Amino acid sequence: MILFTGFEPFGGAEENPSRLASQEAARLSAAAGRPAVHVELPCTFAGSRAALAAAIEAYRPELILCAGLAEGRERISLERVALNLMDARIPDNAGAQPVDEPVEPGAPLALPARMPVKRIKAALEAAGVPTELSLSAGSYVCNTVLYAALRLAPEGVPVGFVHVPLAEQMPVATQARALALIAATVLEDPEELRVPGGAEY
Ligand code: PCA
Repeated sequence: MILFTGFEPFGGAEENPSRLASQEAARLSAAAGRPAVHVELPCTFAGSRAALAAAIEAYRPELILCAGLAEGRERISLERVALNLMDARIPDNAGAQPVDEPVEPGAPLALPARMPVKRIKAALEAAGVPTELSLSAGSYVCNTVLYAALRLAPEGVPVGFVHVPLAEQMPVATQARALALIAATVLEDPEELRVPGGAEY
């Protein structure tokens, strides 16, 4: 079972494309013979982690693929790292605004995403989807969810986070296709490609 997650709207927006894309990706994956479920996470530091933990417990997924909106990014953005840091620019949907607090006290500062992001980038670009690797998921709820997912998921279960653009930048249908393709790529071959993918800054 693949677990796709997306977020509810936040910051006063009416919609969040990540929940629409995640829901549609689950449908596409199931239709292609890969059982999948979509869970919508609240955009709150505490609630998102609780919902994620409950979903992992309930579905025991073989792959966890979380998505969130990154306004200002124009491509499918594959997160490589989660930081043990919460530093919220705006309050979350429950009014919480942690400043410079760890996601999990005493845990490592950074954790690598458990997904072959370079292999995925190649697959998405071959399918015509603009894609980039990202070295920061920020310090808001999305980064917290990736960090928490990496701590919660049983060993051997791939975990990844994808930031999607606004629907005006990339249609939700394309985002959904990308998420389903990411899941298929990871399940087919979880090994990373040995190709350069870094940036100087
Ligand atoms: N994007 C925010 C949180 C929820 C979402 O969709 C983020 O990037 O942290």
